[in-house]
Amino acid sequence: MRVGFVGPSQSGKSTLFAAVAESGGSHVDLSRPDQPHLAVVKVPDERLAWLGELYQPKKVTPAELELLDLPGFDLSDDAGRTRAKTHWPAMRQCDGLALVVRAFPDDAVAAYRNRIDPKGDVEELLSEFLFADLEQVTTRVEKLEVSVKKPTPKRDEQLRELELMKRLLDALENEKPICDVIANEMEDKLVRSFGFLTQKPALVVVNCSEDDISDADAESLANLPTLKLSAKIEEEIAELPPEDRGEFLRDLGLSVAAGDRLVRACYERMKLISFLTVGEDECRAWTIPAGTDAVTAASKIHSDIARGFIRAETVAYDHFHAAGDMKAAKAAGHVRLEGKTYTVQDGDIINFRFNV
Ligand SMILES: Nc1nc2c(ncn2[C@@H]2O[C@H](COP(=O)(O)OP(=O)(O)OP(=O)(O)O)[C@@H](O)[C@H]2O)c(=O)[nH]1
Ligand SMILES: [Mg+2]
Repeated sequence: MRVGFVGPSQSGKSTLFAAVAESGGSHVDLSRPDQPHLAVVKVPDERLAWLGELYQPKKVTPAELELLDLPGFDLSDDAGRTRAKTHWPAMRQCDGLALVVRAFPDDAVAAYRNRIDPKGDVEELLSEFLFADLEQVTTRVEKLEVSVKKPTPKRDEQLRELELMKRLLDALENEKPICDVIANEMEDKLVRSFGFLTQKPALVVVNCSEDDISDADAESLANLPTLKLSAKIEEEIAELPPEDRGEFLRDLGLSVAAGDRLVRACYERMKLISFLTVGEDECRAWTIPAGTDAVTAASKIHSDIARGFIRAETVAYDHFHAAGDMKAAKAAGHVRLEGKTYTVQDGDIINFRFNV
């Protein structure tokens, strides 16, 4: 799953991107600021850390997320908007978007549109996304209107799509995002390949000044989940050895690094959850979309496990943690045997029984 960092130019996207990637130990090369940068980051998970302590396995494998840092957009003139458009295809391939806007004052960094206006920047981005989708939907409607006139075997399907596209067109013309219109799985399937920008789960990151940070929830911008952080501080954290980070955060009055909060928030915004597997060899978090059934979850590990699925031996992490270990959790009656259609919950510790 991939999250795109997007925003007006010079808002701190690359600084934040590099800090998040490097605090997890990956190195990133930012020598080409006009190019997108990609990194894989670990999704912080206290539950997995605790299980690792308990089992002392050879390997602890966290869930991962891809971050794509895109060059900043300058939407203030035609040349800039044309340049921004070249990045729409990369954004359409993202599963979620983090809109990074600037709130930090710094005379040494030119401010986009000569103003510091996080709310205005978010609104401008969202309306540009609306335009991008409108253009795509308009083209598609025009094309479908021609093709449905021909009596081909695909005509019924095309008529269904046309009806949906017209509804999307109507919504976009009224400044409503596509995520508000798509009502069910079937409609989602019809439009998924377009990667509409206003359909993507999005959140806002307000890059504020160093003395404005806190753990508290930020005021929401444009009705989107909003995080306030300082990319500069995250950069400093990433440069510290991991064992010194806790004290640094405490001195700032924070409980966790904002980068960790951000990765977690992206994960949750995309409606992703983790189930966990434990053992002497490996403790691991596996990413699945919320609502996934047990047999599909099993196929994440191996297709054989799904094919030969017998039962999912399942215990909720909180019960396991309270009991202390697997034996105690079993004795307390918290370990259940679930079938193929069981909806896996976030934090379920699962041992798949299978036979091939
Ligand atoms: N004071 C301050 N400066 C920052 C902060 N974040 C980034 N900067 C500075 O702002 C400038 C732009 O930062 P980048 O991270 O390159 O911003 P960007 O959004 O990736 O820029 P583009 O990709 O060109 O749009 C750099 O000089 C950074 O050092 C911050 O939180 N505080
Ligand atoms: Mg950049």
